[in-house]
Amino acid sequence: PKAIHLKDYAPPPYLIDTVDLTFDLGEEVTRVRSSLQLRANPVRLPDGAPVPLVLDGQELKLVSLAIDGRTLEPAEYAIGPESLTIFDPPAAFALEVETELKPQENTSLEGLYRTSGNFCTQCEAEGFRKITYFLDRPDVMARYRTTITADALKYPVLLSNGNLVAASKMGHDGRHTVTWEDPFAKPCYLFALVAGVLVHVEDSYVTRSGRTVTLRIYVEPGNQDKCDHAMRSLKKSMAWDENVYGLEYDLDIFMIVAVGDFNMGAMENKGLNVFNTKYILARPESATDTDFLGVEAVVAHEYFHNWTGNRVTCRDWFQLSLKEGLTVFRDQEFSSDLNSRPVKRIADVQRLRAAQFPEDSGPMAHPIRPDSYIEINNFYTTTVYEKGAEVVRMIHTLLGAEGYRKGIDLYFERHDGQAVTCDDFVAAMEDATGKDLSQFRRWYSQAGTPELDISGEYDGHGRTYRLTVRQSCPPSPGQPVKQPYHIPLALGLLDPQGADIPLRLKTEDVPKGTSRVLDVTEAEQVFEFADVPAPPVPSLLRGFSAPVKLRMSYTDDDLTFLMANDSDAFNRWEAGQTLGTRLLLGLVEDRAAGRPLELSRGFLDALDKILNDPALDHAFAAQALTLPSEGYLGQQMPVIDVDGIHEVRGFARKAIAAHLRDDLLSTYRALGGNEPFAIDAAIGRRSLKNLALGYLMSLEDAEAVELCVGQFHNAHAMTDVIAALGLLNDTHLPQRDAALARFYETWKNEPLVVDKWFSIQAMSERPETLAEVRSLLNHPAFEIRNPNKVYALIGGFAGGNAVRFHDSSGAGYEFLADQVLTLNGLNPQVASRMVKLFARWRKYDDRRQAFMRAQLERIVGAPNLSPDVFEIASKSLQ
Ligand code: DPP
Ligand code: ZN
Repeated sequence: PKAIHLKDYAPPPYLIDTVDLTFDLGEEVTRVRSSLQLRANPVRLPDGAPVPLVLDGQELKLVSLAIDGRTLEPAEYAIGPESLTIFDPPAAFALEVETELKPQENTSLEGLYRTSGNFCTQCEAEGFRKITYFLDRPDVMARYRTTITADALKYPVLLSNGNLVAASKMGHDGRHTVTWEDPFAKPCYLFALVAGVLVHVEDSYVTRSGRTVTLRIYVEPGNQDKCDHAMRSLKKSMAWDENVYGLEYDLDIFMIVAVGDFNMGAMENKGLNVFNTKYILARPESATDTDFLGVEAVVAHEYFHNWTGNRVTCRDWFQLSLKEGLTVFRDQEFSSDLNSRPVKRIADVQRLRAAQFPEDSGPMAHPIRPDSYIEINNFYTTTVYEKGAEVVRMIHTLLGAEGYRKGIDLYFERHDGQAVTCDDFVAAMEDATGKDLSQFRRWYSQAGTPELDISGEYDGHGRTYRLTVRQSCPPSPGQPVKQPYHIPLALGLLDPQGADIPLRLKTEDVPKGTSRVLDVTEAEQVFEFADVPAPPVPSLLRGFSAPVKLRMSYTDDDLTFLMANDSDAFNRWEAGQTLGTRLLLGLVEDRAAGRPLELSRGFLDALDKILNDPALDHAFAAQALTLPSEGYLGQQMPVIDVDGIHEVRGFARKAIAAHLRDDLLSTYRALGGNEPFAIDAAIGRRSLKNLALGYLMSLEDAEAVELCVGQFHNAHAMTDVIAALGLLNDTHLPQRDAALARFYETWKNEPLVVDKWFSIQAMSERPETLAEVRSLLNHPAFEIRNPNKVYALIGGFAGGNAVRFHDSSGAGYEFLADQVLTLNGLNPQVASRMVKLFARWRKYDDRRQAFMRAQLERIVGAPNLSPDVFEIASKSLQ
């Protein structure tokens, strides 16, 4: 497999103006007739001088080929494994291509495939070439007309992009036909087709300018009653985009189809989004609060793509973050506006740290705009998405809400209907505001997580406070040396009473607020504040104003002070995490040195205060009372001590539970009732209640077990049921197996709930977990062709159970490699996501390194390796 480079980009030699597709869907063979209107691209071929036309195509059988109605002779074209070349086309012409494919045999879930007896497509990034020969690249935008013919009983519902323009009744042959037309030019990755037995729920939305849009969510029969939340989320998204971005929906109908077999979360095809059922179906008794929030966020995300992605799309796949980073930022802000902003910010930063920071310091590190790739599907990463969103957020911070909005308005004014670059986006932001973002652009081209080293110095005589800020960024593959970044550093200074001090830099005449953003642009920079009455405690990187690692020599007392007093809620949480991390890493050292473990009294008291602060939001309190994760602790160690971290964190949880037992019990009892379900502050009550139950269960005393078992049996909301089951699952209590069995019996007909059942067991800390996971592979409900099942069981074990996956026997590694090799032949995208779980192998001790390396080498040496798996495995070994 060969790498493709951004520097080699050239515009397409030909353009396609219109696409007329006819699908004849069959059980054995599906026929696709494609009529394209092509012309030489004036940018590439100014004289119209014809060059060969090379169309992309994979796993297709060519049936016929004609130009302007004339069938081509065999000498006029050539078919390769991934292309169709027409040697000497005219400067403008109609091309007719007929191909055959077998969607029922397509297990990659890319292109046209079957799911539960229905037809469905997934074209991003390069799936359209598995449907027909085409210029499968996003800078070729065309208008589509799609006709679908199929058996009327098996496939009563036939959908494609745009508006329905024709529909026939069933003919003598039992088949029917519909035609859809999409008035907006689009790249082929936004094409979609769905056919099958589906039911829908319908609603409507009146746009700000008074147009009525029909909204439909299509699901398999029996699931109609699980769509309310998705529909409400869709309408909220439409209103939010009008209010915050001034953007309206542009077709008469917006459709969502939910399917059970889907590689990703969802796909923003124009007017016809296709979703993984996980992000549509939700009812309180079968979906958790996290699921509800996930549905809301993903429905919004895909809807928002209609402008950021579809109306303005990417010139090439290196620009993926242009649409994904921006759209993630938009969905994050949407969720923040609907729910609690600090709680959402904390959750997003936790996610960034748990997944993106490791990626950014490992063998797959890449800039949010990568320079090269072997398989683009491997670059739908947390770097492109979540770090990309942080980069847009920093632009928002640097320009302010108003400036940002001016920039966005200019971006759409300039580029509506175009395929553009990240640079075009930044240029619009600059041109609309006059802000120079030239240095800021390094965030797009440099990989790695920058580090900020900050120290403070108080001068009592001059009443000044000097902050010295140093930045650096570790090397990453292909980038040994980094240039300084432009970093927005939001901060405040707290006086000894905990109040914010007005902030005046020495170079300024008057203070500018009590929380402000400094522009850090140099490797080392000093900021001097005047009129500081007493030694302050700085609150740095408020709201996590940049995706960096911060080092500041706080004392433990400084951190408890910030935990109690910082006016920035994010930093109050952060101070607790920093302190917790420091203490737990100290305990890991103590354990390694054979010293007795003891948790600091000051930390316990600080947690006590949080638990008993009636003014605190429940969801925030739950986050603040949660210890840093095992994964995050591991990242702070040069060599990850898997067992040490697991044991020490367990010890700390017990120590906290023992110390706070009475308060945890009373918190649990106060919040513990079965209240009516709602997606509002009740989420926070449930999370604090279940946090309390978790601590109590770490003691495993009779009272805790009784509460937990009681909750499992009596709770109405899945959030509460699953919380109790998850706690029992880590024990060897007799109630554990009974609860798991009962849960399965209750929910065996709900695939999404069965996924939870698989993943809970895969994440059990019990030593026998790997053996159980192996036997679950043979459970009748497990299906390796279904991505959700793989993510739940295999991903749950290898990605969510560090202590068992990294068992020093190496058995977990062999298990994962076996699964990767099986998946490689079925679904390369899913296989590649699983092989990524080996990428951080160099962070472990020699013994584990040797085991993981051996498995990676085994994978790289396997026959018929997909480019997807090859790229990850081979880059991991480099
Ligand atoms: N469907 C994926 C997303 O929305 C890829 N575009 O992020
Ligand atoms: Zn997206």
